[in-house]
Amino acid sequence: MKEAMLEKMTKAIVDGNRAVAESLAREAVKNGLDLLEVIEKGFVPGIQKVGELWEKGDYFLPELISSAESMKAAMAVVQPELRRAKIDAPSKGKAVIGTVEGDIHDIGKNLVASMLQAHWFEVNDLGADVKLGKFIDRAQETGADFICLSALLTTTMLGQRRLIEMLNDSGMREQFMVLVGGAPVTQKWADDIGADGYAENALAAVHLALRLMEKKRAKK
Ligand code: B12
Repeated sequence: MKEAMLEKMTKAIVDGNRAVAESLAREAVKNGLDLLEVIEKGFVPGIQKVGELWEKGDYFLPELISSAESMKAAMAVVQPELRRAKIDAPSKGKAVIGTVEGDIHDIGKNLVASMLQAHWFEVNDLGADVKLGKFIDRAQETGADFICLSALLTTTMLGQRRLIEMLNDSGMREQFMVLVGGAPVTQKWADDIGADGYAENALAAVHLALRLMEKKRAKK
């Protein structure tokens, strides 16, 4: 029953069927399903499949947009529920997150933000196409532990490197841990630009952040 529902979720995203995606998300919430699983095993495989179809040339921009909108609609139902459940829990750490300037992809970034929130991090989500200076300003204002930078384009990945340079130049590099991610980003890229961490998906991002917070606390 659950497996069948997860498959339907994947299919709704591949088909770009927003109404079905939304109603499956509502059903999952109503039936008290594990929402992390719903995201990771139901909806995310759908948008991944869409990426493959686009790469093969089977899908064009209109299909891509319908699928992305269906994904966002489903996430808009599920994500507030994830947050609601954790509101009173003690914070594990503070993060500022966004997609770097010039880049409007925000599905993956939203997932990372939600997963961090679902695991008791305080998250300040700046949205997509965010000016690099804004990440630093907000991190300072909120006393963030992490600056999390998402980039889905090979061109905007350069913004991740630039932000680290800006922190270095202003003597603030030690204040924040910089995490990078997004489809074209790799561990090698993260190492090359001197980031504190890279994760290939939202759950891995949570484990990484937890590990780094432990290290930070141990240092104090
Ligand atoms: C959906 C999509 C869109 C949607 C975005 C909708 C939205 N609101 O986000 C729309 C249709 C708008 C779009 C537009 C464009 N797109 Co597009 N898009 C995609 C697609 C198919 C899926 C992206 C996605 O949502 N993946 C699903 C999520 C869950 O995965 P994710 O983003 O990778 O995130 C996960 C991890 O990377 C990680 N993660 C993400 N961020 C972070 C951050 C941190 C700190 C950490 C630790 C981890 C982490 O965790 C996430 C969750 O598991 C990809 C294909 C692909 N292979 O990625 C192309 C893709 C990214 N797009 C591409 C292109 C070229 C474009 C356009 C330029 C197209 C055009 N000609 O107009 C525009 C970009 C405009 C702009 N300035 O940004 C190219 C990029 C090529 C490149 N190498 O630069 C891709 C790779 C497709 C391709 N093969 O050509 N796109």
